[in-house]
Amino acid sequence: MLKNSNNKNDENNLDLDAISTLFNRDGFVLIENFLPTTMIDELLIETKNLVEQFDPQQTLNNDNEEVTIFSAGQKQSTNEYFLGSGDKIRYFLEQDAWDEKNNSLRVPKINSLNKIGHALHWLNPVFKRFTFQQRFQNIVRSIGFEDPLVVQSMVIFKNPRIGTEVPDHQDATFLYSTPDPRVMGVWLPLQDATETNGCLQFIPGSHRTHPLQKRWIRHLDPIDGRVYMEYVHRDWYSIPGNNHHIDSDEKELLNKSKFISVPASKGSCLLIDGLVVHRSDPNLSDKARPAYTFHIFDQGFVHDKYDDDERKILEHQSTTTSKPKPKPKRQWNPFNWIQPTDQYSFPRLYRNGHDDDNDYDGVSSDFK
Ligand SMILES: O=C(O)CCC(=O)C(=O)O
Repeated sequence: MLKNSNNKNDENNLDLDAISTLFNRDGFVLIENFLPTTMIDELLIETKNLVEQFDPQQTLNNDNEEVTIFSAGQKQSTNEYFLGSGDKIRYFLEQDAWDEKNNSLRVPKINSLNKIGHALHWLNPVFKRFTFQQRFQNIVRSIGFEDPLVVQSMVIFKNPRIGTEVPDHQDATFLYSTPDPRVMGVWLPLQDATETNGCLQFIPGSHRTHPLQKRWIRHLDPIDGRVYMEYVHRDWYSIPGNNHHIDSDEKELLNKSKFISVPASKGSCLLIDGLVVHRSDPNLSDKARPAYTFHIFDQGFVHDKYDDDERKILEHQSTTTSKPKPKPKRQWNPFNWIQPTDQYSFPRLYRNGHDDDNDYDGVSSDFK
């Protein structure tokens, strides 16, 4: 864990080298006092506005099926409401919030949601302004992301007594880039996240020791033309030099009691490697644990050791006329559930006023 010096929320005080070192060592890093709590309050107010606009009845009626309930299981895997939410702001209920018999909410609306997603960072001006501020660019750059794109964003509610567990997972199961999963989550508690209300838990270093053996893959049904998702178990990726298959018993052993809780106070920021194993408990307390999170992938060049060596040799031989061959760029995997569309491409995190987003010029430096 890193404490921003003097509790000043001053981005200039950040020890970017230490952030990068801890992130590479553990697969996550908590930066305390990263943002002024007043900035988080703006997100809380906007979240409340969004919840007020939510009409569960209307959403259900429009789609004529039980579409809004969030579950990592079957229901979600074929439904358009979820799979079509990549370029929208949509609401997902907690499993126990909806009373099917009476076709109504079982709990007050304010406590009923599991999450809102997945394009808050683009479609909501408050979240957009927040996401593209300079301080996120600085820390992501310090970790070595060359050209990150924001692929999704969510408010995760973890509401009191109803907020469900998030089982252990690696984000790369859901968000994969090719040829390697260079994906990061940025996670910000909107209230203090503690061991009692379901803070995140990690297996430190598991991004190096746990190969990626499960991906959530998009298929098109040739018969009815519908998109559906399924988990496919394979040796998808392991970091070079650590390519042994882990069978499920071994995995169980690796996971058991290896998790550490990472309480995070309002104003702090957690960076999460796409391969690190993490989870969170259900919220059995009477305190909410809302969080805003967005995920990025680095479409920068794919480097390997050979490239680096070759570059160094060519630089050294300054008389040579040959140039290093162009490196391939990393691609968003077409089998991921979330995809850009004809109308919407994933926005770049490092925007500079010269790229395609004229409506948003200058925001990254203004918003501090
Ligand atoms: O907010 C939570 O409880 C879980 C978040 C998480 O696992 C993620 O964003 O990958």
